[in-house]
Amino acid sequence: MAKDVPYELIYWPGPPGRGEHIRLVLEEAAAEYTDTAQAEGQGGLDQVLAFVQGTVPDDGINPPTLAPPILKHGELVISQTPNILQYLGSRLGLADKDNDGVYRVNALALTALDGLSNEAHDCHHPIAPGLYYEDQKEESKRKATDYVTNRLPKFMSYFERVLGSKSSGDGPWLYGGKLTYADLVLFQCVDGLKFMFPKAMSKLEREGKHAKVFSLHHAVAQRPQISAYLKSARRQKYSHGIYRYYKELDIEP
Ligand SMILES: N[C@@H](CCC(=O)N[C@@H](CS)C(=O)NCC(=O)O)C(=O)O
Repeated sequence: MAKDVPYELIYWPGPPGRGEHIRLVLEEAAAEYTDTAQAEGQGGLDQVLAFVQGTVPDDGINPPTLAPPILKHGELVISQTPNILQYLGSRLGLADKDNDGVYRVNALALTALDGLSNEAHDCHHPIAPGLYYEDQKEESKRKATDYVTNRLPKFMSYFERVLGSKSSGDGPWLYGGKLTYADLVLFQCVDGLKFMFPKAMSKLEREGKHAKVFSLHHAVAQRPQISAYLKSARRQKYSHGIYRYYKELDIEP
């Protein structure tokens, strides 16, 4: 199904957030896209708010969306990060072509998002996403301590195991010897975690038990399209999104 129109990413201006997973796929594929995050002060935020607050007119086809990232492509409007990734991955050559492979790749992306993005986010918002971090600092410390001690190594070890399995194939990639969107998701998770928990991540890197995961991070960063993107102004700085730096949460396990 050819749609000769640019992709439209609707995401909050400011932090890279979950929108970054979508951007990395679009950038790797050199796809034409617009991004509300790049239109701060030019209506970008208003566009996001229109979707979130439900003031976008009902087009009779697409259900309303709850939260960004949201992707518009022609008449299609979809939300949920892994759902968007699967759509883009298939269209842009970053998913597996085989029917069963589609679900294998998606399972890898979902697992990375569960353990290395959603759980990381909960380290600074363990009680409620609507409360300020300052109102849940004590619980954050407990959550982050458990995260860097137990959950982070568990998920890193899982991906090390995937990368060492026969299904990963040749090269640094997670599945089938070929770059997929799951690799880009894992890259972004590792990158964000290095920013958020530098002590824990340096320790994991020094120990050498997750060398394949760190090599994948390096290999993605070296890809020509990604490398150019990371140096560009389009790559936003980590700030108040999923991956945040709080000195008191930078725990060495
Ligand atoms: N499961 C959704 C979560 C979406 C989400 O939580 N989006 C955040 C920004 S990264 C948001 O704006 N949430 C508003 C809310 O949950 O009320 C996904 O993976 O896309």
